[in-house]
Amino acid sequence: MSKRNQTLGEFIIENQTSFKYTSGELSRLLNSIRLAAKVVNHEVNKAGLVDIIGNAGDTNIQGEDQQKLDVYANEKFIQTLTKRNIVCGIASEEEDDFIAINSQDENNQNKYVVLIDPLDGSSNIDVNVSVGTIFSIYRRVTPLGTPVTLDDFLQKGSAQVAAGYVVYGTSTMLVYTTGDGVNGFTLNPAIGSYYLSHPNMQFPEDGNIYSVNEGNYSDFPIGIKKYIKYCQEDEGERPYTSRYIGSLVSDFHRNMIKGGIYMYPKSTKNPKGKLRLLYECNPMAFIAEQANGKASDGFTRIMDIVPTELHERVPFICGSKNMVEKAEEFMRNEE
Ligand code: AHM
Ligand code: MG
Repeated sequence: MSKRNQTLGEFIIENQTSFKYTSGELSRLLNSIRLAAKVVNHEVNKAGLVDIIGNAGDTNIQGEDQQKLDVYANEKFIQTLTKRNIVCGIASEEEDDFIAINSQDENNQNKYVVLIDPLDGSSNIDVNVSVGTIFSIYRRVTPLGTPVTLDDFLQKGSAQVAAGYVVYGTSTMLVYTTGDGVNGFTLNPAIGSYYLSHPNMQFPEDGNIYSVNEGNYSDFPIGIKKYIKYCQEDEGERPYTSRYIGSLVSDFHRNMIKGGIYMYPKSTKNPKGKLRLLYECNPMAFIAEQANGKASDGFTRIMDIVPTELHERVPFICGSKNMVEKAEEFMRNEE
């Protein structure tokens, strides 16, 4: 069978033996995410038709308005993973604290925890622009059969076992890595199956797209300001093209295919940056590195940062290797 006709289900089974830790548990976990993503996709696609969009009236821990689809996606992913008794703990960008699953049950031998941003970029839903789901999977560090603790979630990104995203775009795609390259699958909505459409995805080493919210320019660190000016200079391959959707998954996905850099630096308004280390930056960094790209906070490799809290934020620079290294050079020069 041609690899390109392979479904995600078949791909997971075929690659099961190459997973570093496998007992079939990680495969079941990825299958659950695949299933929940289909359910969420169905709802996201209906957003313009039914009165599901708009604020749910709640405010999440970061003080931001939650929209109904965020709540829906959050519930679906948590329900799917909890009911199937597949993980021992979940942390979500939409929840204040982590959720322990069957933690009092000594027979609970599930060894993985999942960290998830159920619907990233949700402010784009109202205007029919792509949103995404981001997930990150770790092996717990505390003993099996005991309640999970914060330590199980506050691991460095380099300890990730798998990470991925779903982009609900013109087509819906699931892209993930288990530390052995990055593969992308496109959903055929008529059949409800994902097919391997983008095997072995790679960031081009160089690119000509830069993605940053330039409205915050005057607030950016001087190194970032200078790098943006560098991107705009008329010299050689430059000026680069500016493309910013404001939906991390979509900006990242485009840059991985075409070659580019995404930046969410710190600013006066967001002194630590805006994006969350555990739910957004680490999984995207893992995918980037597995696809020959790079991710840093300007100085340090994202996956080397030791997290201290669940909802911690960091500056994020990610994309084609040579572009990220150039941005880092500008940052270092202005330290
Ligand atoms: P969210 O988790 O509240 O949706 O915020 C994350 C999103 C990213 O997808 C996107 O890249 C960024 O926030 C856009 O922020 P801004 O509108 O400040 O440029
Ligand atoms: Mg988010």
